[in-house]
Amino acid sequence: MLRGRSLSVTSLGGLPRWEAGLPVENLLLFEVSWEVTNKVGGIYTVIQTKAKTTADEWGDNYFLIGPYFEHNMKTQVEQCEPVNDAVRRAMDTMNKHGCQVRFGRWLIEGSPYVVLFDIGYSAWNLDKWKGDLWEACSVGIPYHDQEANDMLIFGSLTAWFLKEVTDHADGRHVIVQFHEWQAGIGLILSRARKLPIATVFTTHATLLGRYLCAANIDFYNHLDKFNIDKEAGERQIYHRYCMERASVHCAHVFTTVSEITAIEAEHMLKRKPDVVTPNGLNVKKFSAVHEFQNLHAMYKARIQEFVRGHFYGHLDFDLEKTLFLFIAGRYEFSNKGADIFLESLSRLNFLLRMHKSDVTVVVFFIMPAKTNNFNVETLKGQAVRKQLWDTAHSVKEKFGKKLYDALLRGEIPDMNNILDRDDMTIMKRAIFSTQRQSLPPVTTHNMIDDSTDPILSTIRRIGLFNSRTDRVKIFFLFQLILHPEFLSSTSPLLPMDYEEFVRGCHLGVFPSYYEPWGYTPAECTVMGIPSVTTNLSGFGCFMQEHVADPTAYGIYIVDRRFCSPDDSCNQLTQFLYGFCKQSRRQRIIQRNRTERLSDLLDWRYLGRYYQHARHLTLSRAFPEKFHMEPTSPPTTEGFKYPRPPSVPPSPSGSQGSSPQSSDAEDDDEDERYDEEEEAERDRLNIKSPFSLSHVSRGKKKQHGEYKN
Ligand code: G6P
Ligand code: 1S3
Repeated sequence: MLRGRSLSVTSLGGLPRWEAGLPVENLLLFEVSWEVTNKVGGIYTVIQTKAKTTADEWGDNYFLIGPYFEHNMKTQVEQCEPVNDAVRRAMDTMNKHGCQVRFGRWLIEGSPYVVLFDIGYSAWNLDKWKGDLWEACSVGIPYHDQEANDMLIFGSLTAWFLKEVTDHADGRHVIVQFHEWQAGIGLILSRARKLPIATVFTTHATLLGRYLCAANIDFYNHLDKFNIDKEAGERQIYHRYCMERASVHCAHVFTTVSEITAIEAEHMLKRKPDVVTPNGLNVKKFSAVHEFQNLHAMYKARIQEFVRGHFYGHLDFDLEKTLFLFIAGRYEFSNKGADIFLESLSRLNFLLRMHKSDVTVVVFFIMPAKTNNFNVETLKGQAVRKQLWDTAHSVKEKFGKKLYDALLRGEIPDMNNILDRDDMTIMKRAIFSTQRQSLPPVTTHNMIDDSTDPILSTIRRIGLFNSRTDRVKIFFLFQLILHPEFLSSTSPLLPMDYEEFVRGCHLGVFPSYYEPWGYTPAECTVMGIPSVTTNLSGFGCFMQEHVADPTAYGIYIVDRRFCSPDDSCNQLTQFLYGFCKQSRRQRIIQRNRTERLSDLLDWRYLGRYYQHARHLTLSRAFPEKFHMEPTSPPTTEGFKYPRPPSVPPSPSGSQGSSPQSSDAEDDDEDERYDEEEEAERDRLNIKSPFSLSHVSRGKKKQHGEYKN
């Protein structure tokens, strides 16, 4: 418990609560990351979604530090002058000495201040700064590793800036949180120069962990067996690994995003994290409970349209009985589990065919890869669909007009003659245009490494080519590797942004082997879309810990830790097959339950782990001013969301309830089932301590006020 003057903590239903806040008016908080205003991967999501809660708490004393890129600045940042005197003076000094430091408000929720360094503009200092780093910690960076060289410039500018800020901080204490090895040099240099700052280093993955897992090594069962220096050297990342390890050991407080990565860090970086800070999201609740279900129906209809075009001429499956599955993320074939997903799809295809299921599964792979644009066949599909739509419309117009005229005359028209020969010709020509010589393509883009691409190679091996008999249809929405947005509302192919697309799907499948946290299933959860995750992902472990029957809530956790890859594949196949056997009503109920877990993932709740890390670092860096009583960090141990009361043990294993019921019946019963379940919850008085009802939603708190 931190007690620096006004600080104290109490526990609320197993959750810690800060009764009174840090005196933030006497503090400055900086967070440093390469992904500030610059989307590369998941860290961007952490910072961007957390900004609101942190800005609400810290107000004008909160700053993010990142790299300057012209495009990002133009599209995301509103330039302005710093009000804070220390920041303004630091910027002035640096700009006077040949740097280019920009300042503004990042146009995201919370609109935090950002300080952005132009790396290219300061590149002339590289050799000198290499010398400084060597002096500080004897780490050298090879000239050919451009990314590491950029990080050196970024880190040197950060340390310089922090020096200037602390020189003018006017008695205020400064906390700086550095994210990932890319930001680490700023931390190493600041500590070597003994700057009066309290530091936190957060790792979102370890370099060695990522590399070793990608090499298909049984990583988690051999954590204590690796000769890590040797492994780093053999993979030619020794200098990066040194930067990462030095950052970890220089920090007053070391944090990571999940328990599983905490164990990994202990072995790969030789320090146990002080605090685990699970990743949250900026959860928005709709005022109408069923709104997210309506959105699902709306966006599903858009995906159906796209599928109609893609499968023109082969549309011999019922779109109302078609399920949309997807995987998305960084293109790391085995780390993200694309390998076992494809294998399971092949097995699922076999099961669905063997059981003569009328369900079709359409699977999207949304991963960035090197392409040179959409392929012709994919574009043609959408053009053909549009043409059929236009034809149907023009014939409908004529038909409608003739029918109207006939009714005005008091006649029922002769339906056999209401369409003339021309109408028939137009329609026949439209149908002829849907003939195609080839199967619908499995990829939407022309791949540059087509013959060696791991996903395409696997498809060729398992033979899932979208043939008529396949019950599982695949296609890949590859993106240009330099294009960070996975989907975009301006795409000529599927004009939807990522969130809309997720809402329209039925199941996200993320069977990752290496996943320190895993935002993709978390995002699904807050949108009420079930997902598959694993017991090797931070998110999966977190859910396992806090939800009694995750499957019932639409969180399927594949065991990738304690069983063979083949057994994991079988388990995943069973999950997918069970999901396919659900009735519409069961899917709707499951989505309702999934969405209920969103409180658990809200920064308004998870943000307190970051608060704890900040308090801890203050107490370590400035022990004479801030004291923390020895007590355990915030914990949610002991609480689990109970099994939903009104359902059979597991939806996937409970198909007997109404597999034959029609979808029309299902729709009628949706709300009744929902109400029944709610009533049962109330009767049993199941209350979640994660509920945020005690948090003032939407109400901006006063700075310095921590009371919930
Ligand atoms: C939502 C809508 C329902 C619709 C259902 C389809 O719940 O509110 O009107 O019937 O989605 O669910 P499905 O799982 O078949 O896409
Ligand atoms: C990392 O990004 P990744 O996809 O390379 O950081 C993310 C944010 O903490 C995390 O969710 C993810 O698991 C890590 O792998």
